[in-house]
Amino acid sequence: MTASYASPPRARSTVGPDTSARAGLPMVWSIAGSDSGGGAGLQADLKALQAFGVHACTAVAAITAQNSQGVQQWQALAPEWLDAQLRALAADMPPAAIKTGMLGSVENVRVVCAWVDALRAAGNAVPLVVDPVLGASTGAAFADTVLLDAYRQQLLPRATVLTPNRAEAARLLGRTTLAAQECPQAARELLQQLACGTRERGALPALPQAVLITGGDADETLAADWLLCRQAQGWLSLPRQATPHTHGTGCTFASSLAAALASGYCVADAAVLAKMATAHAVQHGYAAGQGAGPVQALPDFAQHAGHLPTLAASTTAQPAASSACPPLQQRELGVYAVVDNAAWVRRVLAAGIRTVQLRIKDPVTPDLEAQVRASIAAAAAVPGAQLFINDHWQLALRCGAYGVHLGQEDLESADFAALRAAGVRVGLSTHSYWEVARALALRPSYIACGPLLATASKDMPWIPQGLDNLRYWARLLDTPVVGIGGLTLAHMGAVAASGAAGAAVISAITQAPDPEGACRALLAAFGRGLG
Ligand code: PXL
Repeated sequence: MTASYASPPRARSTVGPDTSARAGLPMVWSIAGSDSGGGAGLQADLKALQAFGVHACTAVAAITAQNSQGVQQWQALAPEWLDAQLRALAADMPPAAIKTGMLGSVENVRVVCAWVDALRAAGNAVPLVVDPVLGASTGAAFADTVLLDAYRQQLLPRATVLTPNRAEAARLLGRTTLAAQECPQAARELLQQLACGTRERGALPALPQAVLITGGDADETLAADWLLCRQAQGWLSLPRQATPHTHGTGCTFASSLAAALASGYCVADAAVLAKMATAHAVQHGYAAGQGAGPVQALPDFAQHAGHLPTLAASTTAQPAASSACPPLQQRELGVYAVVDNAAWVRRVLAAGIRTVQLRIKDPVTPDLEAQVRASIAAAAAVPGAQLFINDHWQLALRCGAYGVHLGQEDLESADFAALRAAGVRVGLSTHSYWEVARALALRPSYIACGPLLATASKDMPWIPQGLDNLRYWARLLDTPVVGIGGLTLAHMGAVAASGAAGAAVISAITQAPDPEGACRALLAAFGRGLG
């Protein structure tokens, strides 16, 4: 790609195909209908795939004669022709992901399924994103009940991710409408349809299966999509943009998701990236013709904080907007020492460190409360000190702590309202796009991004994010960002210069031969990095 391509950073889990070592760009097959008006279908797919910097192979399954005002005519391509296109691609351009849109006929559904099976049987565990296109937003129907059944019985069981809008989800479930509050249950039912067929055929698709019911067709103030996948479930939401130029939104979303999967992101991360790309495309929609103009997918979609959705697990119709956690007294956290007892808290404070986390992971710590109270007292005696108690939020609340630090596993159980009401600052750990989206929904006092580097302190399933990701998050987010994971003295300058508010260190202090000297050196290096 050109140098102007602003790549989304690889904050991803190890779940999903790692295509980074492959030669050339990952290839994504879009198998869909052509929109002569250039707004939806293959034309939208091509733009979205290019925005992600993957190579788009476009197999035509149907042709529409349409303009911005509607579809005049459409016809499925003869299945032999679809088969010929896929055969040509399979021989030379194997897919890292496949996305299907309008297929036009039962025969074409069969052709697609045969090729997906053939690829998988030959060892290419290709993820399949199915956008069950049943009609155009302008009203034309693209699928009768026979084709709907073929989608249900043949395509869905092979799908890795299904991306219906609410109307499509309703039809796939044999209903007329789907209200927002029905989406969580509907997604579970659709997921069963995916999984059930898979078991019958005995062939597992590439990734665990997932359903994402988009809310683009709903009439609400939020554009909220219900995500159900292995990593997460919840509403991915952004404020709805007021524009008539939304033609191609669904195609853009599904193609973006396929591109992100092909690039090695797990499904939850791919969903967040697809949401960002689609929001950006809607923002850049424009009038073409007299009717609804097209959205426009563009490569810098990942660079706008306003497009980063929140992910909230609430099963209510609209995710309730959370109040913000109290801001940090000092936004600049600097060198952030993570230690496991009160004696260490006192020691690092005496050596000049002003941000400390008490992290006691040992489940058998008889004097836990005493350690917490002693640490809080030690920090309270030092002007400017900010102490965060890891995990034990109820105890921290009871002891009047300044702050707590929580992991993703605590987000469901912690009482954020109580913490906010008591004025307790809350820092949250994140390791990927979807975890940042989930953290943002809770409006924390700071966000920790890690692991930056491979670290011995924690056994984690995450691929290290690196300093480039830290720079990315620090620039993108308004919330202060702390880098964590494997940092040593050598990294302090770069972390400070990245725009991050702090650099968390553990062994760089506690394993140092001269911990006080190490604290002073870390502080000096961080200070130099700030310039
Ligand atoms: O947005 C659904 C869609 C998909 N594919 C084609 C279309 C449309 C909507 O108009 O024309 C070809």
